[in-house]
Amino acid sequence: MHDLARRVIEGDLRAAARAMRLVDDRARGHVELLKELWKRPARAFVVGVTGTPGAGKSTLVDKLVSSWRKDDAKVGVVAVDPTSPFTGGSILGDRIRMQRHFLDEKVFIRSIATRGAMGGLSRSAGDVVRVMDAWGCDVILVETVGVGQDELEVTKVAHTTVVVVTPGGGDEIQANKAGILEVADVFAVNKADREGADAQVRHLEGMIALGNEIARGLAAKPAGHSHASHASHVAHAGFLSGQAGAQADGGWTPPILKTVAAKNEGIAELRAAVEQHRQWITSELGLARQRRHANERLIALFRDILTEAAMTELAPDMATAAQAVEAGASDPYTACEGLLDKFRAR
Ligand SMILES: Nc1nc2c(ncn2[C@@H]2O[C@H](COP(=O)(O)OP(=O)(O)OP(=O)(O)O)[C@@H](O)[C@H]2O)c(=O)[nH]1
Ligand SMILES: [Mg+2]
Repeated sequence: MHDLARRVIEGDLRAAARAMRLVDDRARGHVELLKELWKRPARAFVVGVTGTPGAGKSTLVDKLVSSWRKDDAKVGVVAVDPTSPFTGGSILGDRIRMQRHFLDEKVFIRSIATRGAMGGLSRSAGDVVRVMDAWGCDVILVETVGVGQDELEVTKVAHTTVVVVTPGGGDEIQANKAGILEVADVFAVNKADREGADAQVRHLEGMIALGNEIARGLAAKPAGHSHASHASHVAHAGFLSGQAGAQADGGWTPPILKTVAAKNEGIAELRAAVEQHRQWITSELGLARQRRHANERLIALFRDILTEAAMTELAPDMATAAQAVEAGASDPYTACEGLLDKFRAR
């Protein structure tokens, strides 16, 4: 067995750090290492924390880490650092906000950088989660800024995803409503010490209720079949009657919690909601969703690997094709077909 894999599984902190660097850099041997680690069944509970920039995700994660540490759980934190214009220098910020955990031997905090290619981010996050799991983490928190599709993809690594919003942060939600509804298992309205928290809660309730109605409509029509699976986890509004969580029909309606992360308020309730969802994912519909996410991740990984292989192997041909199109000797479709033929011939 890979010596490094063995040491990671034994709980060696330095080995885990090395393994994470290896997988994050995609250095030579990292695939072999991951294969070894995949032989061991995953056992950690993975919680995604996503939401708008500056919503207080890191502060919440920090408080959740403390909460789990009180139960002596071994905790991992993966901070996906979007090198986006929204949050320059967030790694430093995360370090400051979570610094008290840096001295804790049972907490591992690792930042990973944004990858250029679509799907690369969730691959990296998934690989780091795998190392942390093998190292013996009971809980792994994955923080990511939910600004785009690629970031939302990352949540498929998680069993349970918390979407963090703030009072008055309606525009961002509006802009990505479908994406957010799809990934949210639990909503945290953070900075509830500010004005407008209740209005935000009502707004989310309305959004969820509407989503459920659409889901019901689609479920009633066989033609809506392809959407029904996506809609299943938000099926049936419980909010109009003030209910959230697991539903009688097996679906899940995301509860909305108000938190003040900076003052450690509402954290126990948030964690309780997250743990409730953890129960739900062992249900029939919950397991079905897990399987769907696993399939989607496999496809995304294959797409990533295929693109990587094609781009590497066809680099010279790619340049020639581009020149041909530029000179008017070929069109983009013919050029791409030519490239594909070359790739197939290998
Ligand atoms: N008023 C108030 N401020 C908060 C609360 N939670 C966090 N903050 C502050 O909000 C700012 C951003 O917090 P972060 O935890 O870094 O937010 P983030 O979502 O991780 O930010 P990015 O990772 O950069 O997107 C910090 O100044 C926090 O102190 C809260 O409940 N109330
Ligand atoms: Mg942060």
